[in-house]
Amino acid sequence: MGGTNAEVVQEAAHDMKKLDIAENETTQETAAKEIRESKLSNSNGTVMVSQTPQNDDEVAQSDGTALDGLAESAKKKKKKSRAKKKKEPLEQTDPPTIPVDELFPSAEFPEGEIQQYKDDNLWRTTSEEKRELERLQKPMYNTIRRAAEVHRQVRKYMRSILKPGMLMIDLCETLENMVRRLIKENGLQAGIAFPTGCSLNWVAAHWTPNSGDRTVLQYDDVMKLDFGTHVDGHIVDCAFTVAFNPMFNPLLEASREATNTGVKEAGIDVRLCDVGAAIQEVMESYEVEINGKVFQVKSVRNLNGHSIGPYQIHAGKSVPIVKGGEQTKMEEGEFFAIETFASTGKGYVREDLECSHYMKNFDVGHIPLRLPRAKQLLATINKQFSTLAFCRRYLDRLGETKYLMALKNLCDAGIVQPYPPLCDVKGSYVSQFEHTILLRPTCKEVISRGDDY
Ligand SMILES: [Co+2]
Repeated sequence: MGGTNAEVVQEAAHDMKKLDIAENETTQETAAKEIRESKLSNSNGTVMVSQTPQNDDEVAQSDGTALDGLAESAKKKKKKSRAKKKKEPLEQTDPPTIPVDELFPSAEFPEGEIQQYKDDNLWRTTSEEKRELERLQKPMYNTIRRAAEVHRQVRKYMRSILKPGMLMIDLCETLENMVRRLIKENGLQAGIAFPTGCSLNWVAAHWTPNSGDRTVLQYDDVMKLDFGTHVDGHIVDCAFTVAFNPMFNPLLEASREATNTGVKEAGIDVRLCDVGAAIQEVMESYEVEINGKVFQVKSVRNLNGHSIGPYQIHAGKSVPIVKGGEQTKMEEGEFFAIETFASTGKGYVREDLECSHYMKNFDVGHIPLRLPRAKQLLATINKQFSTLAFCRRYLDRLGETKYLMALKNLCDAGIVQPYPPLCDVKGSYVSQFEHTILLRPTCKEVISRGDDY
């Protein structure tokens, strides 16, 4: 556990010397600030033409007799332009700062990609009974679409700033702060659904830096950016992979296409094992050449997609990504995270490295605790995260200190579950793509679909 981790930290420290990260970051922040300021002055500039006294003076100089009339018309223009301004839909800034609910004054958020059911379920498309069922669910659909819109906007921005040399911790904090702002974080009503996964290379999932980690993103890294947003506990679980070196493109393509295949196969009354078989077939049709060696891409056989419930990231059903899975069927109204992992390694992960992810056990009731420190930490977890996953950094920012022993007590008592990083063999590479889908009564909605993936 510790050994591999120490190595990662050492490598990162080494790379820090080559790149002046601090300066790099500052430049980026300054650039962002400049963009904001220039936008601000642009909009001010437009308003100034019609309403500043300075401008009136200029006009008055050329025709003194018309001064009064001009002043009056300027007043009218002022009113007019204000009223007009209010009606114009807001545009997102760059970097994004405007909460998405302010960008959609109608409070109707964009629908995801609609896919029709096929074969035995074609009738659902036009069924009046099923359409009526959907009308009742519309407010809930709109709620999760708001979370999806935040996901799309945040990932679009992250893609634009991701560069080799960035500190992983800065990357995560930028992303998380942006989610908080765009979703208007509000206790358990809206916010981050789980820690920002940014697992690198042979680490497939569940890695995010703990405080003090100095890992730096490298040109030859394969990073899975897996983050979640939620509104009222309706979770959008969606991920993509970033690689700067184009040699990894076929590996990324394999998991992207495999995930799209899983999304396409999913449907009401579809057996989970059939989805897994279809995914594996597409996944393993890919090969990738890495530094002169050719690998047939493998589906990671012990990783799965999953059903999602309110405040419950894994609601009980697993969506396999290889053949031979369960015969259990998908059902009307269910949410699923369809995620696939492509690997050049064994296609099998095990727990390794320092743990960062934790989550309260969904079914655990009230367990009386005697240890005051553990009791206090549990109160924080209940209030801040409830049954949503969290990481050590989220406790740190809430002002919790020296909580590791208390956290261990909660894990030992079965109240909290640790989720350590999941790793394929060292030196291998894993890519991932993931979407959240909803099996609506009349059609399938790919809630998190964007123009990127
Ligand atoms: Co997931």
